[in-house]
Amino acid sequence: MPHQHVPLSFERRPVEQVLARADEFHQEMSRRRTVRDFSPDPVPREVIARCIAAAGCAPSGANQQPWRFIAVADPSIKRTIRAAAEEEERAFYEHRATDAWRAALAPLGTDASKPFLETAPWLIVVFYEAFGYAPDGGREKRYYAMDSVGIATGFLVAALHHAGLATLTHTPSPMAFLPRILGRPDNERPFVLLVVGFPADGATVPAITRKPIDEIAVFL
Ligand code: IYR
Repeated sequence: MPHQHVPLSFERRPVEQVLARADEFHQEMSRRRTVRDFSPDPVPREVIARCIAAAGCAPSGANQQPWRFIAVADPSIKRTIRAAAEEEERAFYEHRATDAWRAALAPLGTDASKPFLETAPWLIVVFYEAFGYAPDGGREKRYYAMDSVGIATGFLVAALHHAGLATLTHTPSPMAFLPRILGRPDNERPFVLLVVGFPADGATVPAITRKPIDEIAVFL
């Protein structure tokens, strides 16, 4: 198949503006916090759809776009997810977690109780395609599927924050109950569950800090 290229649509900005925009974006992202205390206030489906569309603009291996975003507002599905997640989390906190893991989580104050899975108006379960199905039913390889979906999830978290919503990245482990409850096909694997909504009035977050730039970046 020949390559078909089209002109790039790109706005070249003066470098001072590039710096100002980089600074503004950092300021905005620095205000993003993982929230565990959600308001039940509804969020329109259109908002979620636009943020998912932004996530779908992420780069992906061979442009295979191996992501699926299952957005759940249905209270009975949320209830089922909560019950299954809390069962796994009880096993995690009571048996599976190592002492070191427990100690690492202690400052966050998390436990097996996950009321936000029902309270928040939306759960977005992100899946990656471990392989694809060709039109003839044969299996198609996927390249860098998890990596690509990780990047798309970053876009999604940023888009939701930018829109004015709070998120929680939740990874109940193991997550096998998610494809089962959501009826996903056998080529999809759960990647992360995002809890999305407005924070509850008076919500608090752990007093954590971000590593400074010289600790996370090396310029050569
Ligand atoms: N999945 C558990 C435990 C947990 C693990 C990590 I790593 C966190 O950053 C936070 C929690 C839970 O959701 O409670």
